[in-house]
Amino acid sequence: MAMQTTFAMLKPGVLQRRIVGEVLSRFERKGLNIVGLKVMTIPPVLATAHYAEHRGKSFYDGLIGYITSGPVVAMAIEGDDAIQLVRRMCGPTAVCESLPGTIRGDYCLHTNLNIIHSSDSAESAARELKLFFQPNEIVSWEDGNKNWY
Ligand code: FUP
Repeated sequence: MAMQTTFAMLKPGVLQRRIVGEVLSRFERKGLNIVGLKVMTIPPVLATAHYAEHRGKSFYDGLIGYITSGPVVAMAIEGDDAIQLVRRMCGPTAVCESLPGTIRGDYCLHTNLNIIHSSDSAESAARELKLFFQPNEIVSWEDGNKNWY
């Protein structure tokens, strides 16, 4: 196991649905550390940088429109194997493949309006954390409970 920090983001609509706390508490209960957290509106230039790999795809314009349509909650989450673990907690991209118990499985009906993003690799995590957070906005902290395991 390796200690990692991953990037995750609650997409527009989550604030209005009043489920920010519910989703955040899943990561906390899992034992992961929230080390960065902010509400922000994504400027178009950041949206296009974040989703550059999807430029030209059929869903791209809708994706950029959605992601810039309202405030999001950006998160940096730290823990053992956090990148893969958070991905698995979110569930697969296609909502019909996201099982109940995953965040997408429990809260999303449409793939193009799924409510959460998380980094899919160490390279993506490093790139996305840098896009969304200044270094001083990520605050690591010691978990006293770790003395028990
Ligand atoms: P993920 O990493 O699981 O968020 O998946 P992708 O990077 O492949 O897709 C980014 C976003 O594009 C998804 F969250 C939803 C949207 N998308 C679609 O709307 N349709 C698709 O067929 C694939 C992705």
